[in-house]
Amino acid sequence: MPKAFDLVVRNAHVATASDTFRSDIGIKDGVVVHLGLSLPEGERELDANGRVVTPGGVDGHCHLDQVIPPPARMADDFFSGTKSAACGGTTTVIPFAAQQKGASLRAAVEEYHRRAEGRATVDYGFHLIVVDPTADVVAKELPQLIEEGYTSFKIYMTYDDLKLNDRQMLDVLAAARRHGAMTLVHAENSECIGWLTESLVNNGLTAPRYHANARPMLVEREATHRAISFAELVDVPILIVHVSGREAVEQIQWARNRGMNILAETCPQYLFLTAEDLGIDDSYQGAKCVCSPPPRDSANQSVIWRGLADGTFSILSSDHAPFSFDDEAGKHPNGEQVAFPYIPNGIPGLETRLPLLYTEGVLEGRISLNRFVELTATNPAKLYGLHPRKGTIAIGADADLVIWDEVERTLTNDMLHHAVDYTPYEGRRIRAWPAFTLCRGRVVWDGKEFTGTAGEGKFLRRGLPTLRR
Ligand code: DUC
Ligand code: ZN
Ligand code: ZN
Repeated sequence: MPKAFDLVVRNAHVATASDTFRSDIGIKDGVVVHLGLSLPEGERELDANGRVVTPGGVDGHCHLDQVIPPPARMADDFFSGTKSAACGGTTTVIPFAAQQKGASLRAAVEEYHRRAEGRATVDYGFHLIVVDPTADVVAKELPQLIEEGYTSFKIYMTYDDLKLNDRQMLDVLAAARRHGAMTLVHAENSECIGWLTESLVNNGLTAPRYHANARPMLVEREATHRAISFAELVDVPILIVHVSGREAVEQIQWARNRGMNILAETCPQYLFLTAEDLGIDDSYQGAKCVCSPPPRDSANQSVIWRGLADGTFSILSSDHAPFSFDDEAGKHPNGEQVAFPYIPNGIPGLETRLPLLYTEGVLEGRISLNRFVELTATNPAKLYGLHPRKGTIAIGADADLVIWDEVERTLTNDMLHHAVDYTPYEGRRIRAWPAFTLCRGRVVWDGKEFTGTAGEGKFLRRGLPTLRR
């Protein structure tokens, strides 16, 4: 007689965004089919041994194999990036299909499918990056692609090759409103950054640490306020991504106090790094932590922690943007130590996102275990049209699970599975790491080794966002 379950995860301390309970988890064909105690034996058994079991993480913001101007090239492709995700407990990723100026969104989508197909080890969707919102793109391509499951797009207010002007932003936001899609906004004022950068460079202040001086909180605050104003004009929800500190938080809270549906994301770098990690002298090591917006200071870290606890933030994503340090395609363009405006922006973090937040958030008592699940799995799944298939442990949901091991260790880059040659969190003590990660019922990480396979990750055609703030 075939057994009722392909796998039973036994004796789990299950945590969802709303509940915590003891249960066995019966899995059939990659789906959770039974929750209860004393389930009959499965074809395979995995004893969770009273450990915490959470839904697999959903990383709603990460960059994999994204086309960027040479000589820069991302270190992670869809294999190494998703392998790294799996080993850190993330079972769904939503990277970007980036439009090229003068080309269609469709061409971008086809290109990124080619990059992911046969390589991804966990399930994935794509946000669109809209850089050229022509009349055709806005009227025809966006609606068609939303219909096909690309229900979110990112727009930039800075970076010369990516940014939209105010009028273009309004056009994209209006399309999001018409079709129920979610717009992610990178909010930094481009002109202010350009003006500050020119003055710093003209004065010979070119070390990595001046990246933070070129992008003070004011430039994030102004752009956040402008994006919120546009959302109000168009009457559409938006998500402000990678919020770094107090001034942007104040704008978001101001908008919400006026009844607006403004959502906000933050990332581990704003909890665990400060501008000092970009260098306290002119050392080039600081290039490792060059990302935008830049990390702030400890007072701002506290503001971000508070925002995670009090509901200001709906999601915590990695913004994994992988560039190796000792690499001509990474932080040393063409093998050189370059002035800060030429350092590729971004830091790795797909694999460390969950263990860092579990350690410093849950185990240090800053957020509850349920809130951890909500921020890292349930809300991103809702926001990006994947819930309840993803982001929770429930009958009918994909069996994407993390069994946690609460043991103290020191984080080193050697432990990680990305293709980046450093982690900004080298040497940190962490007290949690996945003992097992399951993606649709398959063990993809067993606490020692990656056990997944390239190509087993499937493209997710996403529905419309179901999360309101
Ligand atoms: N900032 C972004 O907006 N994206 C990738 C990395 C970064 O630092
Ligand atoms: Zn961004
Ligand atoms: Zn990003």
